[in-house]
Amino acid sequence: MMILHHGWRSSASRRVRLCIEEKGIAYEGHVVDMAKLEHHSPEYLKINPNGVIPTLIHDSRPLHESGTICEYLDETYPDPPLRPDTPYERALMRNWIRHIDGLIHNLIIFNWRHHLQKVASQWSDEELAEKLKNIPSKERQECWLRVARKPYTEEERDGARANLVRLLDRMEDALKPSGWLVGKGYSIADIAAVPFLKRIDEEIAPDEISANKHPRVAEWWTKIQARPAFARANFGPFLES
Ligand SMILES: N[C@@H](CCC(=O)N[C@@H](CS)C(=O)NCC(=O)O)C(=O)O
Repeated sequence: MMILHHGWRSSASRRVRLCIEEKGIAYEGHVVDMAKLEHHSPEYLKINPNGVIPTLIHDSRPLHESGTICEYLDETYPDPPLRPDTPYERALMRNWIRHIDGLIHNLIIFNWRHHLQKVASQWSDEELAEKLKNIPSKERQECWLRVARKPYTEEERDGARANLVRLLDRMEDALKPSGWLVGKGYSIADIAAVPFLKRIDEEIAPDEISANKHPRVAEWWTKIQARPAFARANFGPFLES
């Protein structure tokens, strides 16, 4: 039995759902409510010491990190393959995942102001201090402090938007040979980018995913959204209350 602890709006969870749905794996989903900080509870920290979602439980063993989980799933359920054939291309795929992972803060700046900020801004100073104690990383403590007390500014959002547009520039280049980020087909490198593209398209910089700004990215995005697994992964509108 496979269990996925995830969130519907979480980008990292969306990656894993995309991978699972490509492979048609049956799983039980456990939704973790980030607004209630369920991912910082002692029980959850036992399965994910970083206190983030998603976490996969397979054969009673937990696994965290969405990129790692996708690779694990691809090794365990090789059909259809989601990694390129050669060691070099697989290394390039991992570098893409790592690069996109490094951009997560830029997405947080946009994402957390919608749902989490509403909740976090209502906590008293005592409640906030108590909650911050349970967050394993200093970086994420800072993110929660920011949404609770000092929301990201327009200027910070502009900076984050520019960084995400640079991701599109880089993708535009990489897509030239085959229309996919690495190798000849859809891979976990593409999957890693999909949740970012969804948010860029939905709110952050929709004009950038267009034939005149980033034509190959626009084409890639159309192909991705036409995949049956994309519909099954159930991204839903992020901004819906
Ligand atoms: N590198 C991790 C990132 C996971 C991550 O940042 N998850 C977010 C949701 S997309 C989260 O749990 N945020 C809550 C928090 O930081 O408190 C992965 O890919 O699994």
